[in-house]
Amino acid sequence: MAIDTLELSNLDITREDEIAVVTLNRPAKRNALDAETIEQLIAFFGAAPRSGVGAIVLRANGEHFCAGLDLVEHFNEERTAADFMHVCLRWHEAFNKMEYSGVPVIAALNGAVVGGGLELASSAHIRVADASTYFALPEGQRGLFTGGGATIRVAGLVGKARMIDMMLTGRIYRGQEAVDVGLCQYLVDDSSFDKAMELARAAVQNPPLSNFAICSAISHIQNMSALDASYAEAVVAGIVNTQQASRGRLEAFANKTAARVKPVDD
Ligand code: 1HE
Repeated sequence: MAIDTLELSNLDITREDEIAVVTLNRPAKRNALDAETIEQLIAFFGAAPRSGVGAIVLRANGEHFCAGLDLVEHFNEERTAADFMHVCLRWHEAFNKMEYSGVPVIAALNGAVVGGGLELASSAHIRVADASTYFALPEGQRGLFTGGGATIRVAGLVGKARMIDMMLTGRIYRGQEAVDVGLCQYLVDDSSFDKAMELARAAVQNPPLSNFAICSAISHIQNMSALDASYAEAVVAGIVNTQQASRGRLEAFANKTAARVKPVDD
């Protein structure tokens, strides 16, 4: 499936070797997520795992990564409860495709990562923030509630107490504090995109089947009982750890020609 030929007006797709770069491209609206953008995310993330892509970097045009739900569209549509339930189900379709796809998704963040924008970012496997990045869940202040998976993914990252505080008080996290509470794994002074690309280039060195397991099995297994989880882990490891692609790497270790696992300055 060719992702380069998808016609996606609100997303810009480029390729650098095995890495696809997806750029949210509605900067005039601070990349707010309208219904059309969600459909385009579903189209892209639905096709990407079968397109030969080894990793995906998700970034945004403009000064803000994503302002969350398109509040103006939501206001104008005067949606019923059933309408909005279906909106949320489409968000879940998009974000589940990201998290469970088996293809590493690395989010390069800047500016506002708020509301549904944080739900989008939290569906990536790695988040990189820059000095301008800030995180918030302003749903409470807007008279809304999260509907794009924050109760699962943001609570999973920061814990329910911090999520409840963010929603009740509008608390904003940024900088080192955002790293410390788990909202992002990297904080850079310069370009979050450059760092995300560096991480993507490292990830694509792994065999695709290993990355598939890392970027789908861990998420699935988190949803299971300990008994089922340990069984599923054994099944996945049975497949991945006997793959042909690991033979040369194991042989290099046995021959003492493979790199050892040590900090670089040692
Ligand atoms: C928008 C949106 C939006 C901007 N929906 N149009 N999210 C929020 O509560 C965050 C709302 N946005 C903001 O607080 C600010 O826009 C920002 C901090 C992100 C950026 O501020 P700034 O000063 O750069 O931009 P601006 O002047 O506020 O907005 C520029 C334009 O973007 C303007 O449109 P214009 O046509 O008048 O130029 C804004 O209307 C538009 N814009 N944000 C629609 N969110 C599944 S449930 C999820 C629930 C949620 O996500 S709730 C959180 C919603």
